[in-house]
Amino acid sequence: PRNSGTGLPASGQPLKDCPIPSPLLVGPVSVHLSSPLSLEDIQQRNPLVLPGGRYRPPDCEPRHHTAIVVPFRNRISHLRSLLYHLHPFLQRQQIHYSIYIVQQWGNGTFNRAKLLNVGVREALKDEDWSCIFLHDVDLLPENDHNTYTCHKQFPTHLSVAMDKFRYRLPYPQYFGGVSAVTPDQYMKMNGFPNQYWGWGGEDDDIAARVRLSGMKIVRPPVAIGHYKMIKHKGDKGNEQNPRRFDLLKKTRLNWHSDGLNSLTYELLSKELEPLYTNLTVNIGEDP
Ligand code: UDH
Ligand code: NGS
Repeated sequence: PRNSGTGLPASGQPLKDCPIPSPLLVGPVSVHLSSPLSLEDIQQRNPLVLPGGRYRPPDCEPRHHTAIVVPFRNRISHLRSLLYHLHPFLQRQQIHYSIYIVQQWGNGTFNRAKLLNVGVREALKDEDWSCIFLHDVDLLPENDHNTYTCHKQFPTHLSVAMDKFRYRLPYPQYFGGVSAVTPDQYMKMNGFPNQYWGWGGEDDDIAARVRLSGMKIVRPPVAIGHYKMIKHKGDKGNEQNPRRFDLLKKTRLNWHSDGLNSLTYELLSKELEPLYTNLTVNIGEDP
C-alpha cells in the first residue's frame, strides 16, 4: 500500500517505473453486452479503485496520468457496461487514471462538445493529468494494446474500428467516439465548440480545429482500435441538429472565439462515487 502523505509506498522505497509494455496486457478481449452487473458487483471486482473512480497501479510508478471524460445523460445501463469493462482494461495498462462522468442537468437539448469542455476543465482542477480522454458512454474497447495514453505532439483518435462501421473508419476525417488530447493540445485548439446543440457535427468541428491549429490526428492501427458499440436508438433531447452544416462552414472563422475561452457553466454537484466522479452541470440551453 501507498503512504498517501508522501506518495511513497508504505515501505518508504520509491517504486520502480512501470514496465513497457505492461506485462498484464492480454490483447483482444471478447466483450459481452448482455446484462451488466450492478454497480456494487463492479465495485467488488475492482477493490483497488478509490472513490471518484481513481486508480494507481500498486506496485510500480505509473508513466501515464489519464482522465477519462464521459459526456452523459440518462444512459445508466450503458454506464454500467462501460465501468465494468473499462476499470479492468485500464488497470491492465498500469496507468494512473480517474473516470469523470459529466452529466447534463435538465431536459434541454444535449450538447456533447460543451460537456467535454466542462469535463476537461473540472478534471484539471483535480490533477495535473498528462492526457485527457473524451469517451462516449456506449463504446467498449476490445483490445488492451490500444493504450489510453496521449501522443506528445498530436491529438489521438482511438475508435478507428467500430463494429457498427464494420471495423473501419466511416470517412477519413472521422473523429467521433473516443479521442484523446494533452492539456497543451487542448489549449492550442481552444478546446471544443460550445455551440453544437443536438446530434452531429461537433466531432467534425473538433477534427477541423486540430488542423486549423496546426496539428494533425494520429491513430492506432485498425487491428488494435476495435470497439463494440452498445446498440441504442436516438435519445430524446438529442435530435439531429439542423444547423450543424452551417456551423461547420464557419469553424475556420469561429474556432478562436468559441471554445475553451468562451466556456461558461454552473457546476451543480461533484460527487465521488465508488466507481466514478459524478459532475452534474448546468450548461444552459440552445439560445
Ligand atoms: N449521450 C448521452 N445521453 C444522451 C445523448 C448522448 O449520454 O441523451 C452521450 C453518450 O456518451 C453518447 C454520446 O453522448 O455515447 C454520443 O451520442 P450518441 O450516442 O447519440 O451518438 P452515437 O453516434 O449514436 O453514438 C447515434 C445513434 C442515433 C443517431 C441518430 C441520428 N442519425
Ligand atoms: C457524420 C456526422 C458526425 C457523426 C458521423 C457518424 O455525418 O457527427 O456522421 O455518425 N457529421 C455531421 O452530421 C456533419 S453515426 O453513424 O455514428 O450516427 O459522428
